[in-house]
Amino acid sequence: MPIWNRKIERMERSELEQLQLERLQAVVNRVYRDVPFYRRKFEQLNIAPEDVQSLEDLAKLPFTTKEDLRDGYPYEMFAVPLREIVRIHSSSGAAARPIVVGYTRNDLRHWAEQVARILSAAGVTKDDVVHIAFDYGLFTGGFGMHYGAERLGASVIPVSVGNTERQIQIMQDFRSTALVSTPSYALYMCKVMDEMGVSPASLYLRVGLFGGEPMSESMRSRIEDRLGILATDNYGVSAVMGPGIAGECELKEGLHINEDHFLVEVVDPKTLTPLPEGEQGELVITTLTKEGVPMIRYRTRDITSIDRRPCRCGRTTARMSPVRGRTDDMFIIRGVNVAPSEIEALLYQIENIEPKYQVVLERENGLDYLTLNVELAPHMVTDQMQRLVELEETIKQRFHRVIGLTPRVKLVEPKSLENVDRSNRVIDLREKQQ
Ligand code: DLL
Repeated sequence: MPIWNRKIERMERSELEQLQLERLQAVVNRVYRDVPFYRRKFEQLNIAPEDVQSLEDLAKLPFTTKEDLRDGYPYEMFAVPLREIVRIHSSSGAAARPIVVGYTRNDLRHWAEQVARILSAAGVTKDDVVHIAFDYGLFTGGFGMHYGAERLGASVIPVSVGNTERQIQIMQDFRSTALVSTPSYALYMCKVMDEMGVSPASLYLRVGLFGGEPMSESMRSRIEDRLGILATDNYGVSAVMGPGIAGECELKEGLHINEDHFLVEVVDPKTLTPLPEGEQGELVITTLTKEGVPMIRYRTRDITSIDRRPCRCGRTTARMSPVRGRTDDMFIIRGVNVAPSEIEALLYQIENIEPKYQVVLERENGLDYLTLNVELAPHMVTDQMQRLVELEETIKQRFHRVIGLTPRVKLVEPKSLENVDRSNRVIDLREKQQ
C-alpha cells in the first residue's frame, strides 16, 4: 500500500511529538506577537508563550470558537499582512459575518501535501483520473482536493457540483477512476444513473473519497455496493484548513490525522478538560504550521475519539473515529452547514410570524429536502390565502439569501409549536429514508 510521505507518516511517536512541540512553541510565539486577539486572550489567562514547555502545556492555552472567527470578520484573525495571503476561502451561506480564512503560499503547499497524503492513503496514484464533485468557490472542498490531487500527479477533472447527468457522462467518457464528493451526492448520482439507464459497472470508478458531512456505515456500504468501489471517509474543517486534516487508509479503521500539521485533543464538551486517549468527546485542533490564520485550540464541536496505536497499514499517525455527531445543533444539508440560531435570527426579521419553528430533514430519491414549519402570529389566522402564500414566499427568499438553500415552508397555527425545544428543533429522517 502506498504511503505518500513515509518519513512523516511512519515517524516514531517520540520523534513526532518532539516535532509537534517545536512547532507548537513557534506558532504560540507567532500568534502572541501578530494576532491581537490571541495576545489579549493569553494576557487574560496570565500566560506567556514561554509557558509552553511540553505538549501537556497545550491545556493551559485558550480555546478558539467559530464565534471568535465571526467576531474577527473579515481579517482580524489573520497573522500576516494581506500581501502575504494568496488565497481566501469562506464559510457557506450569506450569513452577515461568515468565517474567512486566508492562506499564504506555504499554507497552500502544506495543504496540497496533506490532501496528497489522504488521496494516497485511499490508494489513489498518479495513474488515476480524479473526478472532483465538490463546489469550487469559497468552499474549501473543491480547490483543497484539487491541488492535492495535482500534487499527487493524478489527472484531475474539476467538475464541481450540479448538472449530474453531465457529470455521469463525463465519468463515462473521461474514464474517471476516483470520485471525490459528499457521500450523499454519490448516492444521488446512483439514482440519476438508474434514471439514465447507465450501469455503474460500465464506469471505470474504483475508489471514492467522501467527506464534508457524516457518512454512516450503511451509507458507506450502499455506495460501495452500488458503485463497486472502495469508499473512504475524509474529515476537514474550513476554519482550520479544509479537507486534508484526516482521512482513512484502505483498511478503513479510523481517519489518519496529519499530525505534523494538526495537534489534536479530545475534550469533555462540558468541562473542556482533555480526556484520556480512546474516550469520546469534542475534537479540538491546533494548527502547527499554518501562517495565514493559525488556530489555537479550535473547538470543532465534532464528536470523536483518538487512537494513537500504529495502524496495520504501517502509518504511525493517530487515527480519529468517524464523526457522527456534534456537541451543538448544527446540521449539514446538501453540503451547507446550518446553525438553527441562524434560522431563528432570520425569522425574527419577518413580520406576521413567531420566531418559533421546527426543521424536518428528509431524503427523497437521493436528494435532501428541508421543511421549515413556522408558527403564524395570532393575528394572522386568516382565510386570505393570498397573504399566506406571500408570507411563505418571503420566508423562502430570505432563507435562501441567508443560508443558501430553498426550504419547503409550512405555516402552522399559532401555538402549535409550543412543545418544540432543543431536543426536537431539528428532526432528521434522512438516514431512515435512504
Ligand atoms: O466541510 C471541509 C471539507 C471539505 C472536508 C471536503 C472534507 C471534504 P466546513 O464547511 O467548515 O469544512 O465544515 C466542517 O463539516 O466540523 C464536520 O461537522 C463536518 N464534516 C466535514 N467532514 C466530515 C466527515 C468542510 N468526514 C464541518 N464526517 C465539520 C463527518 C464531517 N463530518
